[in-house]
Amino acid sequence: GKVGVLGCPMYHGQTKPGTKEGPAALRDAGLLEMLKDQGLDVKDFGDVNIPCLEEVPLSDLSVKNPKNIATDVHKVLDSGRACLVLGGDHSLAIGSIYGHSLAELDQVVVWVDAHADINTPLTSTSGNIHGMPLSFLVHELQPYTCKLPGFESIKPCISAKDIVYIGLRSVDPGERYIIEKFGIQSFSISEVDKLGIKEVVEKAINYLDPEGKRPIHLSFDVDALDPSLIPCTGTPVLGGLSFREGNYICEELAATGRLSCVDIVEVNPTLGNERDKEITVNAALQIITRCFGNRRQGIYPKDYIFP
Ligand code: DIR
Ligand code: MN
Ligand code: MN
Ligand code: MN
Repeated sequence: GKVGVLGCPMYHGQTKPGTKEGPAALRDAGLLEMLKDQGLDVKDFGDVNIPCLEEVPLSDLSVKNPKNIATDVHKVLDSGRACLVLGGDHSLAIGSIYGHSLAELDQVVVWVDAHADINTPLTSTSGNIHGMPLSFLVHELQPYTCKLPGFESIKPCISAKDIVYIGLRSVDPGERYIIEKFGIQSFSISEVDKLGIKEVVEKAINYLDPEGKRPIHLSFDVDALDPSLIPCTGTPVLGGLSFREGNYICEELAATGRLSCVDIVEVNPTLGNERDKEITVNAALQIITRCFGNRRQGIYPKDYIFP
């Protein structure tokens, strides 16, 4: 397999600037080497250029524009590689999913998160764009939302039926209304409790793509995992996915052979102490390796020579 790694130190989507340190923390802990060691052809595309919020007037929403991200994700995918986007906050998914749509037709989206991230600027009570990314992308929502200035280049590119949520446990009233109104398939943490992770993942894949033909975009917010596993994230919610459930989701999606873009978002290494940072980064790294074919049962590279 061929993977392109793209750092995306986006932090304008929420209030904690340390979120921009996520890509560096993952790279410094040896991410590229880990992926190479599992036999992948890995290329680092560097970081997306994210304008610095301090250098522009607060009123200029165009700095939050995800266009650079979309352009870079498109470029990585067009080079014939799967794209791994390291966040940064979840507002980067506006750009990565739109960029994915420029490179490949017919993508489906698996959104693993404690939060639904489908507030519109009108339903949001926080005003944080990391709680809104899906609202800019879903066709059916457009009559019910408004365009933000500076977001003109981003066009809705997915349908409500092409999204599945896994792990939800903090959903705002407006978001719950949207999920029901548009019939978005959601496996909240309660469904994980009820059905077990095996059935959830099976149902998710069969629902999105019964014929097994469509490219998959996995948008993995690390706060989907239990906060004991991911202490360094901006909006932790108790009672999350276990480490094994998180690994299982990624193993099974990788096994489809159609996982073409993965976002790993909301790692904020500046929260908590050194030990918290180590725990968070290690968990995130392992999740990433599972997305690209490293199975817990063990693997060997294609060119392995049995001595
Ligand atoms: C909340 C929290 N629903 C909001 N969202 C978060 O601000 O819209 N998303 N934390 O990751
Ligand atoms: Mn999120
Ligand atoms: Mn292209
Ligand atoms: Mn979240």
